[in-house]
Amino acid sequence: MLDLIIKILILIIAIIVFIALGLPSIVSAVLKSFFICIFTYFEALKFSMGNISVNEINDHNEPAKEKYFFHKQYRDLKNTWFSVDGVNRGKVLLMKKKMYDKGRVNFKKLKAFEISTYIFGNIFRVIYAFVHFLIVTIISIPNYIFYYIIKTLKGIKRARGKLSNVCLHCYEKFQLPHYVCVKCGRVHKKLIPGPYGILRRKCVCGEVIPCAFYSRTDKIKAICPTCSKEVEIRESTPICISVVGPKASGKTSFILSAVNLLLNNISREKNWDAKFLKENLKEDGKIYNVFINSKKFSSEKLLYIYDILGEKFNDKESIKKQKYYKYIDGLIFIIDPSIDMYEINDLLDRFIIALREIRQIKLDKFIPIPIAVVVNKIEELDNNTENLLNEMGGETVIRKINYNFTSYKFFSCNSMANISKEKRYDVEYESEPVKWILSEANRELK
Ligand SMILES: Nc1nc2c(ncn2[C@@H]2O[C@H](COP(=O)(O)OP(=O)(O)O)[C@@H](O)[C@H]2O)c(=O)[nH]1
Ligand SMILES: [Mg+2]
Ligand SMILES: [Zn+2]
Ligand SMILES: [Zn+2]
Repeated sequence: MLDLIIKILILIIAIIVFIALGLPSIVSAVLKSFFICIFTYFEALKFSMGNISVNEINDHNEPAKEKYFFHKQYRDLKNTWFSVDGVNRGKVLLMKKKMYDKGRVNFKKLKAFEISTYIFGNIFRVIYAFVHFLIVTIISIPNYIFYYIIKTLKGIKRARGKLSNVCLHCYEKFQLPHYVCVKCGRVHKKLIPGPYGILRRKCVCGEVIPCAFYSRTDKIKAICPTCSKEVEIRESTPICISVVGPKASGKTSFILSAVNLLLNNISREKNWDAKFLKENLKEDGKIYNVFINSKKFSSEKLLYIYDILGEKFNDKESIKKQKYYKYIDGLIFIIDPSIDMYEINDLLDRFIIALREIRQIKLDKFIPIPIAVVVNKIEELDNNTENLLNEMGGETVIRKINYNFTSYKFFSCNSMANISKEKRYDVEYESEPVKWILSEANRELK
């Protein structure tokens, strides 16, 4: 910096000396360059503003109109800064060309013009760029303040509630869906506050669409970022529970009475507001959705109960295809005492190996997913399920659970009772495992 100032000073002195020597052509060259340099910044500015660099297209490739006072104003400032130099050099070349065209080349005048254009050009460049910077910054400040307020408020809410979405088609979990403009079909991959607008943006087709999370609209539809199938987006925390067990062990019966108890007895006891949303039919099973809300919650919970066909646990590859195991919050392992213990052990082994592979958990580490082990089809309930299981020859099952999972609990159950004709809701066999797994899956569901 100091170096540059000294250089400039020396040049200025040199010019003064030249002028003092009274060389009229040099004086005129200096004056000319001065007046030219007053305007070159604006020429460069005009050039930059009309220009889109390749970089720009790659960084911001949403099909929407970019707002000027977000990023673009500073890109223009930067481009103008670098273009001024080129414009000034062009002026020198122009003068040279004119001299050659006329056949009268004055080297002294040309040199003086070149030097003073360099000096004045840079002086004006610094002054103008500074003013330019101030102007765009002052105009942009309210925008940025608004942007950060919105972003922070939404960010806190989303982070606290762990809000996200689960695709029921491909089982992928995602934060932000892609949105399709209904009018033109273009895909907006980041429909969030940013360079295209803070609360809304304008699609290249001209349709104004609100940013995600702000207001619902029928101008866009949400699609899964992975499989591009249409998805429903909710401002809730997904809680995913998978029910595991061989065919006919009572998984579906368990889930049906569990959901019943959750909607009635459990939500009454816990002061929750539980609503059945829907049952999603899949080719390999069903996914039950239940909303759970409470004034005490930071966000609404959306329960996903995966009831996958028992056959899907017959081999490791089928288990690994159930991609929700990547993020599952809780497991319910159903044991049917009428099934050979050997078979149950086998299934458990396969399941544990598959889980470890999906989640990449080393053998010396516990699997950090809570698991409720439910011994089903018990007519006379016993308080000590581990004893019961031991008597049935299930000690290796207990040991495996104990060796592999951080958090587990044993329950016994009779899932026929609640869905049989008598509808004995007074016997809440499923209540304990359901309450336990929910409390383990999410702190707020204690
Ligand atoms: N005795 C008895 N039978 C049950 C119980 N739970 C389920 N079942 C029966 O076991 C069979 C298989 O149940 P289901 O829920 O379809 O098992 P899934 O294949 O694991 O979903 C059905 O015939 C049920 O009626 C139970 O607690 N006790
Ligand atoms: Mg079933
Ligand atoms: Zn998907
Ligand atoms: Zn559009």
